[in-house]
Amino acid sequence: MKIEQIEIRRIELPFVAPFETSGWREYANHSLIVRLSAEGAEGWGEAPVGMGPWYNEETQSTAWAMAREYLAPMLLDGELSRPEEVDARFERVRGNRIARSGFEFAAWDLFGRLEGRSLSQMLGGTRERVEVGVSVGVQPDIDSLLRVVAGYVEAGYRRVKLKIKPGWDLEPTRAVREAWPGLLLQVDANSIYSLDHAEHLARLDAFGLLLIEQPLAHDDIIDHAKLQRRLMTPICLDESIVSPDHARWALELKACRVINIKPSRVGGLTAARRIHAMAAEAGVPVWCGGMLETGIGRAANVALASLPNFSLPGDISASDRYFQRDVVANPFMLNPESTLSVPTAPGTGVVVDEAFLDSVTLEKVIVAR
Ligand code: SMG
Ligand code: MG
Repeated sequence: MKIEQIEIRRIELPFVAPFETSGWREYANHSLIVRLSAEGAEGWGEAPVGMGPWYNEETQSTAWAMAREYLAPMLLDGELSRPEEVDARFERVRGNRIARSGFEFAAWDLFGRLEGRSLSQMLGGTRERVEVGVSVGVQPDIDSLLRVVAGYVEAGYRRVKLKIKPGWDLEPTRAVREAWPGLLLQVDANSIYSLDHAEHLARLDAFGLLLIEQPLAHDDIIDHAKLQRRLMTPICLDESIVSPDHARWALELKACRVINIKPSRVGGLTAARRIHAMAAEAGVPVWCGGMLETGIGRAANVALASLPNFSLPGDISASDRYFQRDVVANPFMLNPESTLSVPTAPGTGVVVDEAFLDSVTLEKVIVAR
C-alpha cells in the first residue's frame, strides 16, 4: 500500500476540570490528530502530547514540527504492507515517540478498516470489556479530594489513582483509604521524589495500595531498583519505560513489579505489544496508562488493554470524565462493573465527528506524495 495523503492537525479540547500532577497542570487536550488516506480508506491516530515538556520532552509544538518535517514525509516515502512496519520506518528518529505514535495508530486503524478487522482482533485481544479506573489529580484540600473521589465511585469506578507529591501524599491516601476500605487504590508521583524519600514512601505500605507509580526520576531505572527493595508496595514504572529495551532493563534489574504501558509513550502499538509479551514472560502484570486522550487515542488504548496480560484496571476512563463533548460520535461510556466495551467495528471503531473536530482545530496541514 502507498499512503496517498496525510492530514495533521493540532487541537485544543478543554477538560471538564483542570488536571494537576506533582509538577504541572493540564487544562485541555493539546494533541496532534493524524489522518492517513489510502485506497479509498482512512485511518485516524492521536499523538497525545501535552502543551509543555512536563510529562516527557515533547510538546505540541515539537510534535507539530516533527510530524510535518520528518514523520509525514517518511511515511509517504515507499510502500507499507503491514502496520507493524511503521515502528521500523521511524526507527532512525531519536525520541519523539508520542509524535511517532499518532502515525502508528493511524496506520493500524487504516489497515483494520481496509481488512474489516477490529484493532483488538488485529492485536490479539482476548476480552470484550476492559476494566478501568480513574486518575484523580492533586486537589486543593482533603475535603475536595473526598468529594471528587465520591463522585467517581458513585459513577461506578472501582479503581482510583491519586496523584501525589511531597506534602500531598500520606494524608490524602489515608483519607481515601479510610473512607473506602475496599477500593482498589494506587498512587502516581510523576517523578517528584528521590531516594532520600525512601523511608517516607515506605509509610505508604500501610494503605494496601496496588502500586506506587514512577516515584523517582523520569529517566531512572537503577534507583527504582534500590527503592523497590525497601518497599512492600509494588513499584510501577511509567515515564522510565520508553521502549521494549527499557522494559527489559527494568525487568532484569527488578526496578518494578508492575509496568504501566502507554502505547503513545513507547511510539505505538507495536512496541506496546512487545512490552506486554516480555512482561507476561517475566510474570509481571501490566495495565494501560492514559494521556487524557480524545476518543481517537482512547480507542487504541482500549484495544490494547484487551490483551491477556493487562490484568490491572487501566487509566482509560469514559469520555465524559474528560470532556463535555468528545471528537467522536460514539464516545466511550462506563459499563456498570467499571469496564469499557472494546469496539468490534473495523479499525479503532470510532466515528470521528469531523465538524466538531474542525471546531477545536487550531491549525491543519496536508502532506501528499
Ligand atoms: O488519561 O486518565 C488519564 C490520565 C491518567 O494520570 C494519568 N496520566 O503519569 O500516568 C500519568 C498521567 C500522565 C498524563 S498527565 C498529563
Ligand atoms: Mg503516570
